[in-house]
Amino acid sequence: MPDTMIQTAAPQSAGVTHLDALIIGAGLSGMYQLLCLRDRLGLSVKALEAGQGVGGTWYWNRYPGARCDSESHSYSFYFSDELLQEWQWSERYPGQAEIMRYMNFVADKFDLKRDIRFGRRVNAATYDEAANLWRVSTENGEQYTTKFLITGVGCLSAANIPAIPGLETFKGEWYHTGSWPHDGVDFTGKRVGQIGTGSTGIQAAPVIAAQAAHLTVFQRTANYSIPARNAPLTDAFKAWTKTSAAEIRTTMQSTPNGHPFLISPRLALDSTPEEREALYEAAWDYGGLQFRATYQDMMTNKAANDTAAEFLKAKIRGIVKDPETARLLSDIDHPFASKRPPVDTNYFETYNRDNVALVDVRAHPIQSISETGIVTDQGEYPVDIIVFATGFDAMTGPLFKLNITGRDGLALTEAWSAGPRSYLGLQSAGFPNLFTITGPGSPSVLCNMPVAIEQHVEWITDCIAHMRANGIERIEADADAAEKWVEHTNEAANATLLPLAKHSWYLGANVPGKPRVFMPYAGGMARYRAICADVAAKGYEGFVFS
Ligand code: N01
Repeated sequence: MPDTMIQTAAPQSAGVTHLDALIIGAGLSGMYQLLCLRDRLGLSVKALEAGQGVGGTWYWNRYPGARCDSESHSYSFYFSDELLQEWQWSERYPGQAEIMRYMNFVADKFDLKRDIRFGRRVNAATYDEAANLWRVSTENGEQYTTKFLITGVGCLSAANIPAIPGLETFKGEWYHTGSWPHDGVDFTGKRVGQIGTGSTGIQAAPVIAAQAAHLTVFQRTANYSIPARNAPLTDAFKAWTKTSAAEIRTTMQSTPNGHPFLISPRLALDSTPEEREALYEAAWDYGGLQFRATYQDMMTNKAANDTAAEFLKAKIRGIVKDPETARLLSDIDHPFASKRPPVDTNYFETYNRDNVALVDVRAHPIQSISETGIVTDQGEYPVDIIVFATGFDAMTGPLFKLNITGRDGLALTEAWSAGPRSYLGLQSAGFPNLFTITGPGSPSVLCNMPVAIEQHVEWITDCIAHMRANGIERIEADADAAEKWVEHTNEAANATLLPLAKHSWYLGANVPGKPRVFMPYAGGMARYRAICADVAAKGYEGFVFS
């Protein structure tokens, strides 16, 4: 038996494993939650993970060019000073393989794998009110009962594969970037069609183009992108991350987006055009998500945002040599960063290669897939391999796939049929003792994820500790508190330019039929952290204990 399959003994009855807490997922969320509940609270706890290893999103997203857009020193757990001192990243942004090494390093250091059951995909979770237990089953027929059920399934783990007629007839190979083959895909000598130009497609295209005979990119919505300027870390920077860990943690916890840099207090329209140009040029040269921090009002004032948008569109036109391709790539219909802003390595430059073509599927939608290619009203584009960089059924998708049923037979899909209705993104009325790490209604994807995850895991751990200390058996979000939080989440989004991106997965707009509701909390991580702390300090205001 591989060590990943080792299980500790837990009381069994009629083939059912009984636990204090069950965690779904072994990415950053699941691993840290396991550590907190097992080692800090001493609960009997297991994590169930569909993959054969830890890593969550990074376990599945092995597409060419997969790399995090958070800088490596911030894409780390900060709960353990020892871990911070022991682990050393090698590049400014960590690549998928290095993140997997990090995840395994963490799992091994804290001896987590013995309590993770790999290759277990949860297919149902049902609340038994009489017993005050969750009954959870897996696809391979295992049964669990648990008092606390905690999802750590990520926000972007349910692949969105568009229902394009004819895909089943395609004679070549096709892949979704979010479930990439572990041994890679050889593009040598192949004609590749890539659908999608989000963060993933923008990272993948340059790497695929460098190997394939030909790459055709099918673009529906043109996108901004900032150069990552990835590079090996210098010894001086590595040393600084060690000596300044506490300071970096403080910065990340005090900013709206959880990144290790502050947003400038400057207002874009207070600068002269020359000053703005110089600042944007410096931010472009520096690279990465920090571009968004150039001005305080970039995400709240459309005129301010326009100045950044125009700068970035001009950059695209300056890089891409073919005028029609440059026009299509810079014909962007939404404010900068109202969709998650990609960072890239040579994305726009890739269109200057002889073996790369861009197809505008906004003007000429994909009609079908034939045996040999992708078809629009302009004809067939013959390809040997199709890469779906088409994103995810975000935030609610991974939770719905668990088939969660709460009190009185209420399915989560039904409770959230008009959009997610979660209190603080942590709990939903009708689903006692169920916590959703980085659930909809929390900052999650608008924040550097490890920062959001640590805050949620620690809050949940403290809450469960409080319940145990006070003999409380059940916690459930109050329906009114949840409604108010949904309203507040909408207000927070509407105070920004984020809802102006009509095709954004933040709004669920990329999945046909999905309710258009702005799902993450846009009020900022620091503010959200304070709200959650205040709720706990007031005796878990808005939650009902019994
Ligand atoms: O997915 P996306 P992603 N026909 O939804 C297009 C994180 N991430 O995997 O915009 C044609 O952003 C779709 O077009 P449109 C990050 O949070 C992080 O790229 O809907 N096209 C869009 O162009 C990110 O935001 C990192 O019109 C179709 C693309 O496919 C999130 O994951 C790296 C289509 C999907 O873009 C998701 O990014 C990668 C159709 N039927 C991802 N359906 C880093 O950390 C969809 N599209 C760097």
